[in-house]
Amino acid sequence: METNNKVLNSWINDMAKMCNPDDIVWIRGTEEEKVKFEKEAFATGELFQLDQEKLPGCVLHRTAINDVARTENLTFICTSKKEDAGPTNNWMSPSEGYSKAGEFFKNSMSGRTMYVIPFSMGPVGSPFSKIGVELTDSIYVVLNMKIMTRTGDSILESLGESGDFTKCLHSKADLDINRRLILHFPEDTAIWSVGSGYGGNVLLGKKCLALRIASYLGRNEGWMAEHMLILGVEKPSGEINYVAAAFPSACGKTNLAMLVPPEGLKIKGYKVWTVGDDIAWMRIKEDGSLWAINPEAGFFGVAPGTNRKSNPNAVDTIQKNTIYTNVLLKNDGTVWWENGDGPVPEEGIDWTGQPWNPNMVGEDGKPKKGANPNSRFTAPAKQCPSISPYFEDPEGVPITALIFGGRRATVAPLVYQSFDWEHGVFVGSIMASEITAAQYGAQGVVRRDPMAMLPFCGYNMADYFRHWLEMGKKMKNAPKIFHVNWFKTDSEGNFLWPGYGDNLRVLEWIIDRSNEKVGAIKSPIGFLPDKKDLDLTGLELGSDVIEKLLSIDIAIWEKEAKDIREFYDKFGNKLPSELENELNNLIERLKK
Ligand code: OXD
Ligand code: MN
Repeated sequence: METNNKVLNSWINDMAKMCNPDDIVWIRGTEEEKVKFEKEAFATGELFQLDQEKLPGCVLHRTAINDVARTENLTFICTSKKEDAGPTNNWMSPSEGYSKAGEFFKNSMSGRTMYVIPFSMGPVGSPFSKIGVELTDSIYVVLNMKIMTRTGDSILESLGESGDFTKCLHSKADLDINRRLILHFPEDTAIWSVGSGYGGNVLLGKKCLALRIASYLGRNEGWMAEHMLILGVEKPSGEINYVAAAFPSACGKTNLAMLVPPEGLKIKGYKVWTVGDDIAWMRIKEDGSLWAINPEAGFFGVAPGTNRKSNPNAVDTIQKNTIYTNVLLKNDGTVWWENGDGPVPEEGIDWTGQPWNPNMVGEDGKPKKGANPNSRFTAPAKQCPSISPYFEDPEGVPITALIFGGRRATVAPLVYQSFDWEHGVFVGSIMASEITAAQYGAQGVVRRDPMAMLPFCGYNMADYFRHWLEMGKKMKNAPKIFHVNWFKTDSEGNFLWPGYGDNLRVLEWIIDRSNEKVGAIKSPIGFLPDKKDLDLTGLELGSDVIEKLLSIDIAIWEKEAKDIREFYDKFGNKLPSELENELNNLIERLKK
């Protein structure tokens, strides 16, 4: 074995006894092993090599057809007491979890190799960072982990003889959805994932460790693990303000994190720096302010909709050394997806491996998609043109503002600021996204997704709210808290706000407010911008549109308050009284 860490060695032995692999291979973190694994995967068809002139170092992978997204219904928090998982998580007792999943793991690696991946979430040696070791029988997982995390010998060195680590066990097993489980054992700092090959279920450093397990550790150790992007806005003077922002999955976090300033604001000379696009770990420093790192080393982004206009930095990032999953393969050995760049190909091989052309109609009677709607790219963060020079800084970056956002057609204005930290926690706790008729489900159906953590909080969400409130009390210079909504529509359902790069206009107001450089208008829900304080240079937006974007409808908010009450009722008497008071205060302010 390659380590003298006794706990690690005996755990690997135990897991190998259960999974029964033919062979055990340690991941050293080298370029040579990457080339070797790729070769093996090309031979078995697990990966396809793409055109190496046009897309150097890029490969394509297809998952099983029933394995294309996170399976929330098969994801469990396994704590001794059900109450510790709370009303928003699926729960199983640890003994039931180990025994059920143990059945699926039994001999699951026979005829296969077990890879041992030591990895660090966060720069190696940073006070923020956490070490994990993932055991897996998938080369695809190995190659993704080499991009998404820091892997290899240096991690074992830093772990030493007695260091702590999260025990992450994964097997594809037979990829049977009826024998699939994604289990978290926060009391044992362990994760067991079996029966899947989809990133969000199997790259165990990401959602499982960096959010579910880390949120639990953060509560116990006094820090925060959040589903947030981190970006910095630099002024020509060199001053950089960093914000962290939480949005539900597939609401444009990657696009916002890599924002390019719009034409009209170019004269101001802003530079936008990307620190992270999905996860933020945040700690209070000695000076009483909040600092954040991105624990990941790569981006696992949604491909459809990514194009030169929506996200030019992402397009540049994924031109080399990228793993594409479930996209369309073009005849020229490059890739394509819906709402990507270039003309729609006349033919290709779709994400299921079948011949495809744009005239094909799917079983639902709609045009058949070439790429799966949740097809992905995995790319090294360092390749991003806007990656922050502080991306690897072990101390992280100081956070000026926290932003919550949802997809609301009518309720939430373009932006508002909370009155104070407690009210800000309330604003985060009532975050929600609406399903529109254009997407799926009934129009106006609201999914409450507090702090965008509904699928990712590793413990009782009422305790999580309490933890947020306590963190606020510990900070001298707490970031200001805001809410944004890029998705407000007119009565015909057209978006009122252009979004993308123009979102910088809203960030500008948020940063100025945080630094007390601009006034605001007090409303029942929070502070709203005076429209003269939003710099709309170069944007052709009627003043009636701006008014609509910044207006709030009291009747709609009264209905919203009822809906929040119903949501809060789930938590019974565990709901912090501060949040109950915030809701009552909102109702009172709406009456005035
Ligand atoms: C998500 C993701 O599902 O980042 O939130 O993949
Ligand atoms: Mn995410």
